[in-house]
Amino acid sequence: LTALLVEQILQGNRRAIARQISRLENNQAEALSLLAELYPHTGQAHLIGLTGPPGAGKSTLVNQMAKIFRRDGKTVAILSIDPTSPFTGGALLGDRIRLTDLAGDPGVFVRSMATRGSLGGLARAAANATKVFDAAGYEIILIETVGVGQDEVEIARLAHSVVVIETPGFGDEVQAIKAGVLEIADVFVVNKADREGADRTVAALSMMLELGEPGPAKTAFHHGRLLEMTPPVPASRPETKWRPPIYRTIATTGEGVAEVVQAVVRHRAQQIASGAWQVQERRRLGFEIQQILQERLLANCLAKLSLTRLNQVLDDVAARQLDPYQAVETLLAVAEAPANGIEK
Ligand SMILES: Nc1nc2c(ncn2[C@@H]2O[C@H](COP(=O)(O)OP(=O)(O)OP(=O)(O)O)[C@@H](O)[C@H]2O)c(=O)[nH]1
Ligand SMILES: [Mg+2]
Repeated sequence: LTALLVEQILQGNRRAIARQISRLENNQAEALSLLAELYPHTGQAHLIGLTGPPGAGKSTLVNQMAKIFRRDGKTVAILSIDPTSPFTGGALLGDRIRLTDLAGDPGVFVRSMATRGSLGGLARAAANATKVFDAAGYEIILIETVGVGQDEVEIARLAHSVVVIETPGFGDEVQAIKAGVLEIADVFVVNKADREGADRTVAALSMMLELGEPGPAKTAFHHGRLLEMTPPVPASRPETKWRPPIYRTIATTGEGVAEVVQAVVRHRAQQIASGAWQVQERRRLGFEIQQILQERLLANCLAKLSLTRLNQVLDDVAARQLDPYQAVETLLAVAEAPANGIEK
């Protein structure tokens, strides 16, 4: 049965793809083992993240970009992440896109994902979905996230190329843009350029880029360097520095969108040519391994501790008799003690 499903996904069977993604969202064990079968077939797709404030025009832009990629003969998967909205549940984007020119195009797959229903964490579910698309042969994977929280920054890190979308009016609160967002942007878009103040936003962004010249490489790790196994970059191919360009778009009419698509394609080509691609790929994967490892270690550890024990320690911490670090030491000592089963 598994072999059949794998075969169907590799052949691009839409039902099989949809089913596998749902199972992964629910963190089903068989789904994870199926992922292992798919994994050797991944690594071909270009993952493009799009992030920006609510209502910035992300979905409209994604739609337009998808059309351009389709015109170039590329197959496109769109993953829309809606972590918050209880109203749309992420379904609105799908509807909106299905209603437009992409409807019925077998070369386009639209999928939305909301926080609810993804037990293993949204970032993990999104990462796994992109692998299914990749294995199924989608060449371009567009990932839309609302750029507000840490979760979204993490999802953006999934992508090879990240487009950060702003709108006019933001220029006056330049300081408000999060350093993390600046750091992950490969391309900036000032959408709604038909509105008053686009010039000021572009100017503010470019000034910020000059001031904040980010470090040479994107840092995928905030904690630890456990898996920072960067391969040496050949001296003949120094890691060419990519300068994030800034574009104006009117997503509703499609104006300026072709330039954004070209920039993203150029970004990939340059990264590959300079060797930065492989470096980043290893970082991405290292980050993923580290996250899974953290989850597993935590789960293993908790499995060895009784609720009673956890509560005792918590009581001690609350009573200021232990500090949280000492509490962890205590718990680890119990969890790591020679296995004599789960304590009662
Ligand atoms: N005037 C103008 N309106 C636009 C433009 N792009 C998008 N819009 C409109 O802005 C509204 C929000 O667009 P969406 O594409 O849904 O924005 P979004 O960023 O995906 O929104 P969320 O996913 O809800 O955060 C819609 O009514 C669009 O028609 C633009 O370039 N100019
Ligand atoms: Mg949207």
